[in-house]
Amino acid sequence: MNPLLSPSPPQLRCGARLLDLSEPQVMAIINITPDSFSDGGKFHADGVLLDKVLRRVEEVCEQGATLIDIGGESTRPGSLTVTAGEECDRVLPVVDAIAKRFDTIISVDTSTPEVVRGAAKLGAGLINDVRALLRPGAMDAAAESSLPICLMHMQGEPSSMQQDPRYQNIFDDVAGFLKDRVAACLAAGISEDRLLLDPGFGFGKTTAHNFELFRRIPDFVGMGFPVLVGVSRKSMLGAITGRAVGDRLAASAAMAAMAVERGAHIIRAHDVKETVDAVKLATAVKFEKSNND
Ligand code: 7PM
Repeated sequence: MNPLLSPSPPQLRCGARLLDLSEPQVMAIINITPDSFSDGGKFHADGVLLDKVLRRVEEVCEQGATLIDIGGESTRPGSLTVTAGEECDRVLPVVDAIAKRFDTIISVDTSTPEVVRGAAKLGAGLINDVRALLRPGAMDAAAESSLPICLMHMQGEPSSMQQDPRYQNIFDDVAGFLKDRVAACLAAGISEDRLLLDPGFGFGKTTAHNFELFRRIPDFVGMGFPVLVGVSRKSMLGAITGRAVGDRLAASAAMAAMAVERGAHIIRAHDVKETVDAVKLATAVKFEKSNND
């Protein structure tokens, strides 16, 4: 984990596919939850669900997303958890359908061992766990999958995490947590080339905490693992711009560019087309490379 000795590798094996991390990538958010605030309940568990999801997957792939993040449990502040069975019913048919039709990397946003096992079997390429494999059974399920795992920091649980978040030192506490989770993964037989880190913007943090963590993205990158940043449409952007959740596209794109400038490897986003442009520009500024002229 020495930053000078071990920069994170340029490629990540995601099941049958390789993800190039020598340049930053955009992960498209596809929420399968009916109450997902950002998608306005577009994806209901009825006959049109799968069709709509597949059309959206096609669109974000054409727009330049190289991963898609499928989530079936709302992690919205104040939300309740769904049962493992409900989450499997929501997520697994979607993973199956996407894996059969698209050549993209499917990330599964889950903390649930049953979903990890089922999704891995159906061709998922990455486990994205906002609980960093702390749910009983999740560590073993993830280890067995042989997939990469994104370890995210969260303080508390979604139902109460925004009530009064406090830290001794926001960066040290979050980085310390992630180091402990890396150590737990290594002890469970997960090799370090399978791990990614995420500070968990908005998960048990005030606006000040979120901005301090954002400033410190280079220090997370220095821990030697690929870093994923998810700030798309989040309240930290509303706190600065005064804009409602449906009106944070420009703010989200600006933050995507700044995250790339600070060394982030994967940007998790709702508005893929605009985020890909922002990431391309930040990448052009950051890495000397001729374009099409
Ligand atoms: C409702 C409220 C629905 C909040 C969804 C959310 C992250 C994540 C989420 C993140 C990683 C959102 C969140 N956020 N996974 N899952 N990092 N790795 O705004 O920041 O998308 S859910």
